[in-house]
Amino acid sequence: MKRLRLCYASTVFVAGFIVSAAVSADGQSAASPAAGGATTVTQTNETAFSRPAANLGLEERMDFLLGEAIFQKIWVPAPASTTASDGLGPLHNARSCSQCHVQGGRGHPDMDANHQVTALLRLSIAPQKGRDDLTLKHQGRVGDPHYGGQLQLFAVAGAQPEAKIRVRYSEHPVTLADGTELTLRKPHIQVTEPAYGDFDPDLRTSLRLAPPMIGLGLLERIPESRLEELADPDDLDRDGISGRINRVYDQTLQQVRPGRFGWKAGQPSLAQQNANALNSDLGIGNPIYPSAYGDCTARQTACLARLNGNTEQQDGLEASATMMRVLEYYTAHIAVPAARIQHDPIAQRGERVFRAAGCSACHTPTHKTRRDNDYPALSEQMFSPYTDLLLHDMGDGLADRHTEFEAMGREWRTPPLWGLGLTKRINGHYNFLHDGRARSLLEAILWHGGEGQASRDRVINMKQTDRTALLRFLESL
Ligand code: HEC
Ligand code: HEC
Ligand SMILES: [Ca+2]
Ligand SMILES: [Ca+2]
Repeated sequence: MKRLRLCYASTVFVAGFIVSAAVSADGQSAASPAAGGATTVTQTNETAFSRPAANLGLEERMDFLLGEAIFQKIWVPAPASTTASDGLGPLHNARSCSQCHVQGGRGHPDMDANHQVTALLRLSIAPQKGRDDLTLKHQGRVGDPHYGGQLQLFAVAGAQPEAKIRVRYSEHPVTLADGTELTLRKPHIQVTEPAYGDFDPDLRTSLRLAPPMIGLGLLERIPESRLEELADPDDLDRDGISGRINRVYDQTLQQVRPGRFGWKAGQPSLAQQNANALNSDLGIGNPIYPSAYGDCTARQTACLARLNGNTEQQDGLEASATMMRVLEYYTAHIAVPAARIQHDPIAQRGERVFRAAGCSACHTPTHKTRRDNDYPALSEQMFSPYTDLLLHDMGDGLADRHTEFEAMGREWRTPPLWGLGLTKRINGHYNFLHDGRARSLLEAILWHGGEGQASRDRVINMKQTDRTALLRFLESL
């Protein structure tokens, strides 16, 4: 035990050096904390989004590896001789978590050569007062009566996949003040070959990329009081930026809590987010979402007639409480790679441009986690994710008609910006925003509307050297 402690202390000490000396907007030198506090790692290769937090001890690393094995586990249809891994589907989007969260990184909107997807399509319909009140309270939205809350593109033998998706793009030219021309693309989703009858005529869809997995345990431990402090729902300080906490239902505590995870902050905790992914994306029943049939609806009788993978060893479910705890430990402790700004004066200038353009009004640079005796590696860490975890009205351009708890169609959660510059190295592409429409960081910025419009306009009108510095700063994160 003593050895472990020593080891823990020395890694903290080493990580303490990974501090990026940045210069703040008022020209004074201010050191921002390391991206992930003492969890920060220095790797920049394709493993950079799947390392254990740097300050985990030896024994804790073993727990991390156990969780990683579940994240990478390839589930098989039931029945199978390996009862710990069976129960896939019947309807599903993938066979493992890591199939979408490739190397802990970001998905893209297109099917790859093997017809695998790293994104998913959420489904909802307009709720009806009275009829849907309880569903809205617990799930935050109402799924399609036939197809449920998510479209599954795959099914086990004997059941039909729900449908196919095609994404077409329309082009939208933009000219910057200095004459630079760019074309943005906007996705239009077509759902074809529906296998279980007609969709609701007012079906609402929301295409979502798998987000990167780094630093999630730190985000989970930003105190609720801090989020309250940052929120300004009525824009009382009149800076044009409001920001609201999504209030979502916690299935375990059976109470409403701030949403933190997902592109519309629809999930309150990693435990619930993971359980929801297991159930809807893979079709695995678990303590929080016990149905072995995942997102199958009562009208999908062929799906409900398949065998399930419930076993006694798994508490009568397809995935046991122990499995969920280990998975939660893993998703909480993935390290954040260090920002690479120290020796890059252009990136340092870019950080000033970032603040001057108002980006940090939503992409809040720094937070401190609450005290947590259960997860000491994540306790009281100063870290720099560049998010406020709040919902913002981002305008019509980015809007879908899909609501989640209090998040409206135009509202999105500010995503963290850490790790942004490593996207290509880890996932081989540069697709940003919730549906991957942006093919570069500049395109992502140019889509900002609504509360983000003023920032976007500053970027359109800035000198090219400033814009280059801004992009270099984002690349260094
Ligand atoms: C079909 C692709 C896919 C699979 C498979 C998948 N995910 Fe995800 N994951 C996503 C998408 C898309 C989101 C964003 C969801 C949203 O916006 O609500 C997400 C979000 C998350 C988040 C929240 C990240 C954040 O920044 O808010 C966590 C944690 C997560 N997934 C864990 C898992 C786990 C654990 C598994 C396996 C049980 C899994 N995922 C399987 C696509 C997938
Ligand atoms: C009003 C709040 C707000 C402001 C101001 C703002 N952003 Fe954002 N930003 C968001 C939200 C919300 C999203 C997610 C939108 C989506 O996915 O549809 C986002 C997405 C991004 C992304 C893509 C991230 C990803 O993971 O795909 C980048 C890059 C980005 N912003 C950079 C900037 C920069 C640079 C500025 C300043 C010029 C800025 N933002 C100003 C709220 C804001
Ligand atoms: Ca199942
Ligand atoms: Ca479905």
